[in-house]
Amino acid sequence: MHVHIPGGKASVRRLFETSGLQSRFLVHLMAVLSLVAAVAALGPSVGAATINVTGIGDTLSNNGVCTIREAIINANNNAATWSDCAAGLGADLINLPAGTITFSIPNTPSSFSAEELTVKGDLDIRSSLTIIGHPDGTTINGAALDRIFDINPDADGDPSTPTPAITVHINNLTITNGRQNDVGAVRVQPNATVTIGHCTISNSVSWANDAGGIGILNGATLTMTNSTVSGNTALLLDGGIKNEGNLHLNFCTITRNTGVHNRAQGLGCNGPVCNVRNTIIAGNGINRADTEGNITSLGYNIIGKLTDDSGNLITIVAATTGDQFGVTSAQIKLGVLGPNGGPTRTHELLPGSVAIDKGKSDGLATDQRLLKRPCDHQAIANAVGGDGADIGAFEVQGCVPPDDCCCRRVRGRLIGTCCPKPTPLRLSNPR
Ligand SMILES: [Ca+2]
Ligand SMILES: [Ca+2]
Ligand SMILES: [Ca+2]
Ligand SMILES: [Ca+2]
Repeated sequence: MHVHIPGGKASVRRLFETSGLQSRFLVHLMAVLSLVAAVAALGPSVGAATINVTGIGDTLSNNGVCTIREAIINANNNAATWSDCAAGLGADLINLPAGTITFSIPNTPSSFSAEELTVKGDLDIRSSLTIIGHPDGTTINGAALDRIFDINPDADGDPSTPTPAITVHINNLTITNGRQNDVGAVRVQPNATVTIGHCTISNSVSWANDAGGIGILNGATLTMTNSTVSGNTALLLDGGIKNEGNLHLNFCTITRNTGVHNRAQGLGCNGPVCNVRNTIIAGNGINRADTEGNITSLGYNIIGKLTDDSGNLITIVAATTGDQFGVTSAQIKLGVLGPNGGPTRTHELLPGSVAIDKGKSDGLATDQRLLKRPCDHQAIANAVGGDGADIGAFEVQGCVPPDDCCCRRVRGRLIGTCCPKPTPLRLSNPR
């Protein structure tokens, strides 16, 4: 993407070197441009459609408005089943409008996910697609009518026929207030490969079983980056995430989730792969187990409590570079889930948090809010081998010279908020 700014490089520099409102606007502009670029990179495949959802209602009606439910049905069917929405072949791109989409079509019976065609209750994703929330924020509120997304390539439900493999990307979304007997918000079923980025999954309930927020079944794969899983509840295990398949977490914050049973409140891993890096799993339940099962740490993680209420070790994890285990909520200092900038709510890292500057960005350029990562505070020691990235979904910004979390030069242009230049030391004239 090429953006032309009249006046050339000098003008750009002047613009970016101004402080206050203009700088904040430009940081926002850069965030939006990077989101647009990310969307372009995730664009539809050949023959696929870009389906623009034009309303926040939850309806199935040929009324001139394309709803998310109609868009997903068209994507699943590779056909314009609902004429208000575009349709294509293959991996379609669904763009959502700003605002809150609240479910209003319950399942029948209401307590079970009996309907698998996206006509009622949860949104059943049965083919490869990408869903992108609006830069100004899009929320999908399940209204406790069902879980939110059920990603299941087994279209005919017949175990004797082969299940195709599908790939699904979900970005820049708040997914909240789902409710189901098992897996409250997002279920990833076998042969589905899913990425979730810059999302918050919150306040969802598994009322009869496990996985209040996200459930990954054996044979399914989820890679989640720069995302928050908060305030979800399961009757039994794993209030935040239950993994029986392949899970990869990087720069996620999993907190404030609860389970009733004396097992993990945050993350339970009993699948073949559970790779965790740069991630906070802490503050789940009140002084209860944050994790259980077999976790592979790839470094720079913060995990609260590895043991159950009786002190039994229920998590098998070997500490590697930069790991901090047994960390208390008082040390992590997470703010409440709130509007801290960007399209989704996040848990701010409060001053003094042991997560600040203790991660490694691995080339990732933004946090969940699309703000700069890493933001290396010179006064705070980095982790061994780290680069000043913060652990979890949130990167503390700042602009106190000589921190490098201010503006930077990219291809000759300065982007970000520039600090005032530190005053050079004046050496007195030698005598
Ligand atoms: Ca419609
Ligand atoms: Ca459904
Ligand atoms: Ca940092
Ligand atoms: Ca530092």
